[in-house]
Amino acid sequence: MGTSLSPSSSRRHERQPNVRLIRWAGLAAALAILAAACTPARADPAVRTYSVFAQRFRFHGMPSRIPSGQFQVAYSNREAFPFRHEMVMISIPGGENEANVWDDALAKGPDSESDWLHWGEIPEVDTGATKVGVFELPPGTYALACWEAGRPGGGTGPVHASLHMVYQFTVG
Ligand SMILES: [Cu+2]
Repeated sequence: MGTSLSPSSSRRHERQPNVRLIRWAGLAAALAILAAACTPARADPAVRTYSVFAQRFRFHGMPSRIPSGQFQVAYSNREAFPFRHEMVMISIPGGENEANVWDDALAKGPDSESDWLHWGEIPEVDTGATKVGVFELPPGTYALACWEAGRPGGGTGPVHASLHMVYQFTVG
């Protein structure tokens, strides 16, 4: 056993530079991940992309019918004043339409958001900003909707879905 001590300790000495290299590699990897996390989301040019924007409490730019499968939405807020919207992707069940979302939002306010099946969302998009979201939808009827409740000029008011900030479209 005594003989194994000296080779092991000399091996430890040999390894020290390697350990340092591994630490640097780990740090570099961590920094790369951090840099990626801090980079604003950009649309992948290889994926079908729709440019949608919010203006005057309406969604603009989304086609009324799209093919099923994966796609991106680059969502911009183009209000003329500092304001916050979101874009929630929901299913519209058979026999219902966007007017049911308006009515539900009017009746139940923020609680109405969980009444609809969610397929993802692009949250908290302030005036001037663009965020990208990736979605994958099977054929069906869907809507973009906003449950933010900010009021122009400040404070909170009715959720925007109750003001008809809902856009229905068909997939497939
Ligand atoms: Cu909104």
